[in-house]
Amino acid sequence: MNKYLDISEQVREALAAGKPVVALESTIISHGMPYPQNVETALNVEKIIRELGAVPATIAIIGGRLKAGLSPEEIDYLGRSGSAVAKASRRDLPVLVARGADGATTVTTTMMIAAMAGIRVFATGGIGGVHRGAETTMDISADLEELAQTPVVVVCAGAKAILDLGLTLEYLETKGVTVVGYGTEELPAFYSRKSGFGVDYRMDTPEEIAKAFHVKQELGLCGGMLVTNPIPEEYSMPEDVINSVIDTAVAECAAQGIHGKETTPFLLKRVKELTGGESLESNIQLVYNNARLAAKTAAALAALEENDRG
Ligand code: PSU
Ligand code: MN
Repeated sequence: MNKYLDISEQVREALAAGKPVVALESTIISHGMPYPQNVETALNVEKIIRELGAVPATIAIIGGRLKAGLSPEEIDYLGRSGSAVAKASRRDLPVLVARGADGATTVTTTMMIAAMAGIRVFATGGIGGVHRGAETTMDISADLEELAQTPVVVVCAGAKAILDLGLTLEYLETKGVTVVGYGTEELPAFYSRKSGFGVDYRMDTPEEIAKAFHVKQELGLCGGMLVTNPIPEEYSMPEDVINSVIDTAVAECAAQGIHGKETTPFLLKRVKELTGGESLESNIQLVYNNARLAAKTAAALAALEENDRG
């Protein structure tokens, strides 16, 4: 095992027993939601996963250690620290470990650490992608490259329209990443169930998702799979309302010259401020919804692997 990796006892036991485990990211805690709702949400997500018979593994870098499975105290620490903790992408990981520093893991680094630990299913809110205007800024999230190379199923609510959704899908196609719509043919756009863009495949059960990923691994293909799960109807927001807020946030971002790793946190924060509490409640509910689907998918995958062992 990787000498820099610490797997919590619960997660280690579950993996050894072939039980389902679901990875969770920590940038969503530190940079994605305000305190104390971030900590509350992170703890509730773990509870939801446990209630479905799986074991949650929240992932972060703490004191230079790659952690798969955090204590409630560690989750609280990340939530209170907020953006004082470094947002850790692939390029940051070796430096944070070398310095013995802390880092909140994005989709990219959560996938990396999950794969090192042997965890194959991961639930989050939204992924990073190709930003609007990327044809001049070249701002493309490392999340897309990670999906191309690291064997983890990522369950999300699609991508926020802070991104160019069409270009994000093109990039994923180029990289050979299958985009699945859970119960839908249309890519969900985080706060809303619709985007106007199609997914590659509609799948209607966790078993179908698990089977496709299992076969991908048996074929010896590298990379993950992206499962997009629409926000439950009752929490979804009207598309025109959220889109006009996003347009405002994107324009402010350009006007203020925000770039690089600050872009996504800036946009997420402005969208939240401009919509008031409503978008936060939607955000929380879609994460719970993704945690449920990820727990069921992890269980279905564990059953297939159990079958293989005979
Ligand atoms: N999109 C969201 N919510 C999030 C993120 C993206 O709707 O919390 C976070 C995730 O951790 C994602 C990261 O991996 O932002 C992407 O950042 P960047 O665009 O800098 O790659
Ligand atoms: Mn970026």
